[in-house]
Amino acid sequence: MIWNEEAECMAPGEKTKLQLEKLQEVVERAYNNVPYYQKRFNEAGIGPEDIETLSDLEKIPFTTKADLRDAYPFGMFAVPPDDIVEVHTSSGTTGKPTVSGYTREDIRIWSEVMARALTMAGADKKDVIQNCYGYGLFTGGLGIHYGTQNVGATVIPISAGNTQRQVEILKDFQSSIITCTPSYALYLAEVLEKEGITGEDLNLKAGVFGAEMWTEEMREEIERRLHLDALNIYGLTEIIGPGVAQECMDKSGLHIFDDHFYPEIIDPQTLKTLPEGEKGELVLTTLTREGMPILRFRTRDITSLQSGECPCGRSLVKMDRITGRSDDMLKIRGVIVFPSQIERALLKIPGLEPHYQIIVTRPQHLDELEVHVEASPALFSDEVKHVEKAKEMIQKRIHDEIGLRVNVNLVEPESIPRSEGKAVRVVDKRKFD
Ligand code: DLL
Repeated sequence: MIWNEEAECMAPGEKTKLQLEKLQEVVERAYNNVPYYQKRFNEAGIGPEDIETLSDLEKIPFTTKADLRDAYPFGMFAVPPDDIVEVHTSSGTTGKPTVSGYTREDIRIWSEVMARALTMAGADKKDVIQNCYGYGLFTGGLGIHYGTQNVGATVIPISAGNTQRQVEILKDFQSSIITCTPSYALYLAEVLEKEGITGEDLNLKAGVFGAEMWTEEMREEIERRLHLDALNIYGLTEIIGPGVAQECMDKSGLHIFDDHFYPEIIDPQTLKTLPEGEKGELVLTTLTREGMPILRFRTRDITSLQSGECPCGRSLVKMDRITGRSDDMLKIRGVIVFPSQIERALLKIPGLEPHYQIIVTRPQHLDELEVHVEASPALFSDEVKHVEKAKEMIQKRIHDEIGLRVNVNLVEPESIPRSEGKAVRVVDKRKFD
């Protein structure tokens, strides 16, 4: 089953024509309606008329997360406020998040690409989709929701968390498709096994897993333990949310909905565009967004592209699963965390040395953060006499900053390894490539 055969199986020549047309329109819209783009174009000495071919895209300066933060909250919107019908923000918990604004047409496009994605996972009207992505400002919950409505399946808008209830509903409602992060899927499998519930007691046929990095090994484990096809979904708030790309049953890469999102791969050091097949940073341009058109967004996600027809019949270009980042952003239980946020919390506490290390592990299939930090005697005051008290205080400060609980380990001054180059702040023991 293919949701939109015309768009998903388009001949390459036709696709290029369509992409160029849409690109010229979106560049024009961005230039005329977003002061940020007008300024960047003027600085680069280009105008919308300079985009004559798809490769002219390379003339356009990149947009970064920092640019979007500077425009907080609504500075990147290209339409009057009255035309914005919904907003979302990136999943970080503090600092200025990046905001994404949608017109009615943007929401229609989102439900279109999400319907295509769910159809790749075999969804149709008969399916019962248990949607365990968080509902709210995070794009996961509502993005999947719009897709299920479009397909006509039954959505269970259960949102994230409350594992006991998830298990009950999985069993009682006989959910046929589950959508959540891959690490949560493994955690659920574990809880099910503990309760003696097997795949035969459930009705699951597919899972649509994303929002964080995962591996082929994790796919095999999830498929074995939950008895379903585990498929990868990719997306990001700045571009639209989930539904930028999705794996079909061939499981050989994620089809990018390239009639709406135009991909490039660049070398993150030289910023030069790389040829097809080479690994680098994914850069995305929204071809059809109205509310917030984004040109050449540096996703920082590392992948490669491959074109050509897929056994599923779709001609949409494919990207490899994400294997890393070109910056130090972490996703911990689906939440975006930058080490600098933890550093900021630590540096506000007198008596802590600016030497720390963040250790990320995944003991029971759920991410854990441990922060090792050097403490001098000055940390211990009248109120904070004991190590436990000091740890609690630091934990609370970090929690206030990033919204997640972490384990704090106080270590002697000079005990964290010094490095001659860039300090190694993060030791990620989860393996993704
Ligand atoms: O995570 C949107 C989403 C929701 C995608 C539900 C899939 C399912 P953000 O919170 O803005 O949006 O985070 C975007 O998450 O740049 C990647 O680093 C990472 N990411 C998303 N999907 C995948 C994936 C949502 N399938 C950031 N594999 C992106 C690896 C992923 N990383």
